Amino acid sequence: MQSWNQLQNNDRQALLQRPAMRDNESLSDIVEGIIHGIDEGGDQTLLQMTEKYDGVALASLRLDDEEIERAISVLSQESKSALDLAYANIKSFHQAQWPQDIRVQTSPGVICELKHQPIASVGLYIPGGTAPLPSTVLMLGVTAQVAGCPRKVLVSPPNKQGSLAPEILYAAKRCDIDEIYLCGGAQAIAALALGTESIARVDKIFGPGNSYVTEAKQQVSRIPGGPAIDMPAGPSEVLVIADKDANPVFVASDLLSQAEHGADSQAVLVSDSTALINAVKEQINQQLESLSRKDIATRSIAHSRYILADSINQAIEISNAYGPEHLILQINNPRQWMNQISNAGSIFIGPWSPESAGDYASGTNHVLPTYGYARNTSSLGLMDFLRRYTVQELSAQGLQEIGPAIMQLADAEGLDAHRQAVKLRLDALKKEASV
Ligand code: HSO
Ligand code: ZN
Repeated sequence: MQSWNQLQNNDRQALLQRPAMRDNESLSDIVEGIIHGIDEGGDQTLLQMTEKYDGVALASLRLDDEEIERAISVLSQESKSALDLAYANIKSFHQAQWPQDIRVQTSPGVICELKHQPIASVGLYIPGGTAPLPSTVLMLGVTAQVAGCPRKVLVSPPNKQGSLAPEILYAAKRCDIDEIYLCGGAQAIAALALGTESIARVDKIFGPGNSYVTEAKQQVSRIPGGPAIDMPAGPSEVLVIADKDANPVFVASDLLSQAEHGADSQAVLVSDSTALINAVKEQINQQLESLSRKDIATRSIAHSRYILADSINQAIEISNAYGPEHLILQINNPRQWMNQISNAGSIFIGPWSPESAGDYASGTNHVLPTYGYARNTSSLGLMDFLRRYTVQELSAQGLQEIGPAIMQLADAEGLDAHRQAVKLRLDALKKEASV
């Protein structure tokens, strides 16, 4: 436990530092090589890499409908119902996010409009690894579906049987995902960005992944004319603010649900009560014992932070400085503190709102800014699957109204052709009026 008031400024900063991401130079070289490989070799290279990294030789990258139906048929009714409930809640929360189109007359005869349109083709990356994540399929897939994106492509590394978890396929089906390809890692991101013989390129790539995937997303987004990406993603993290009345059992369970994601996940507890911090630590040790992912969670908990603040006010300042992906408030009258909070990806209020609720089924999106990006990046939502564009229409009167100002501004910038485009029209109008 560290007492905030007893720390110097640089120690405070160090305490809130995320574990460094991997050695970036070698990572970026490796990923550059992979992207180049896919650019040159297309499907064949993609299949070779899948054999090398995922250990399965595929006949085809695309999962066909028959295989999808066969895999889904083994899924229990309980699993389907749980996915259905999550689907419905995520859908209703995201449907409510449709932005208003705008039509404004800014000057007499000058009409400006703001409109929204779904992005034409989106690529959804679903990580494989130690835990397949059907919940992430819903978070991305439902949102793309609600936005009305005409083409939705899912890529995910195949399991040893050359398929995907039935839960993933069921979720994909519910979201009307049109194409599913069995590939993962940086090579899958390269395929989505550049296109191969069997995968047509997409306009935007979404989804979490390991450091290779994240680096690949960043690199392809810099290709001229390349795809956009959702957000930079780092290891998952949670910060809990708890007071003396918080239930240490609940607090510990939330810290551990973050910790079990990966050894690099971060769990931070900030409290104004030493007794609460000690009780939570004890609970963590107890609950750890029975977790199936005890090893991963233990490694993550080893770099968890326990910070003693002198007040809830200070606890919130600490959270604002950290900018957590998830912020959990286990304090009295939590709503009363809400307008002091900034820089949190998603906020969970009160004892009955575990992070798991938002991870799976309450309806909010679990794709959230990590690594302190909550300062300037929003949690994933419907807007991320839409493009915003503008329309304008000026009547003759409208151009007469604002034309002189435009000409003046064009003069100031020394851009004669711009001035001319207005002048010629205004002259034409004058001539028309005089006949
Ligand atoms: N907590 C993760 C999301 C997740 N949790 C998926 C369970 N499954 C990142 O927000
Ligand atoms: Zn989670």
